[in-house]
Amino acid sequence: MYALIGTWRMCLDGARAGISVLQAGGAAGDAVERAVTDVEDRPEYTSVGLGGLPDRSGHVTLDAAYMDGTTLRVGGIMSAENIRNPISLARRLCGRTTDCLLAGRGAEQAAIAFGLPMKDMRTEPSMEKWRAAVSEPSFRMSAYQGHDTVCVLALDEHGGMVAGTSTSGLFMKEPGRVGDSPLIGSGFYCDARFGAAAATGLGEDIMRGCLSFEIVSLMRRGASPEEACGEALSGLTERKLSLGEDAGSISLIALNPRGEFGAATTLPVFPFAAGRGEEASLYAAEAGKPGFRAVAPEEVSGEP
Ligand code: SD4
Repeated sequence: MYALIGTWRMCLDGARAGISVLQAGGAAGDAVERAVTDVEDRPEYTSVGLGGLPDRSGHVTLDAAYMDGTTLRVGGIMSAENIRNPISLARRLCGRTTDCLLAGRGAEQAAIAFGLPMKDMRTEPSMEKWRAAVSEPSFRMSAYQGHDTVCVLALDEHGGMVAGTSTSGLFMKEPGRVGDSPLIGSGFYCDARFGAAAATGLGEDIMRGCLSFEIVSLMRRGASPEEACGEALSGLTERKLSLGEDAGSISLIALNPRGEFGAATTLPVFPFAAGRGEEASLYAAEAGKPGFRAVAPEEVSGEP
C-alpha cells in the first residue's frame, strides 16, 4: 500500500506529483520532496518558499524539516534565507548523526556546500504586502493570514514513511522567530512502525502540546489517524480554554502504516490533499466535527 497526505489546497498538485512517485514504486522520501518542492516553487503561495511573506525587517526566512520514519533521523533548517528549496536541504541534513538542524547562516552555507540552488525568495507582490503592513500601525499577525505551512506525509510500498514540512513562518514575525515547523515532535513526527503526523497553524501553540509526537504516540497505543488527531487537538484546546484562552489556530494531519489518513482542526474548514492507493483528492476537516469530507477545489477556493 502507498499513501500520501498534505496540508491545504495549495498542496493538491504537489500531492498528485508525489503520489505518481509512489505509484511507480518510488520511495516515500522522493514523494515528499517532490510534493513539497512543487509548493515551494510557486510564488503564488505566499507562505512557503519563493514569494513567502517577509518578517518585520523585510527578510523572507525559511523553516523546514524532513524525518525518516525508518531510522528516526531528522534534518531541518530554521530562520534561513535564499535557499530555493528548503525541503531539499532538510533532506540532505537528515541522516547526519550531528549537525542535522542548522539555523540561519549555517544553513545557507550548507546549502551552498551541497550545491543546492540559491535564490532571493522575495517577489514584488510579497514586498508590496510587506510595505503595506509596515505602514499600517494596527497590523496584527495571524497564523492563517495567507500564511500556512506545507506538511506532507508519505508511505511507500516498501513500508517507508517520511514527514516533511516547509514554511516562511508568520507574516511580519520578529526577526529570528522560529515556529513549530522545524521542531521535531511539534511540527512533525514520523515513526514507520506507528505512523506520521504534522501540524499547521500558530507554531507557538502547537509547540505547547508537542502535537505531532502526541498523535504518533496515540497511534502507537492503537488510535486511528483520525482519532489521534482529534484527541491530540482536544487535549490542547481544552487546556487552553481552561486557561481562559481561545482554541487558537491549529490544524493536524496523520497517516498510519496501513495508509489510513485523518485530520483535525480548530478552523471552520481545513482543506487537505490525500490519496491511498490512488490519485490524490481534496478533502476538508471541520472544527468540532469528526471525520472529513471530499470537496471540490472550487468549494475551498478562498482557502490557501
Ligand atoms: C509557524 N506553523 O511558523 C507555522 C505557520 C503556519 O498556518 O503553519 N501557519 O508557526
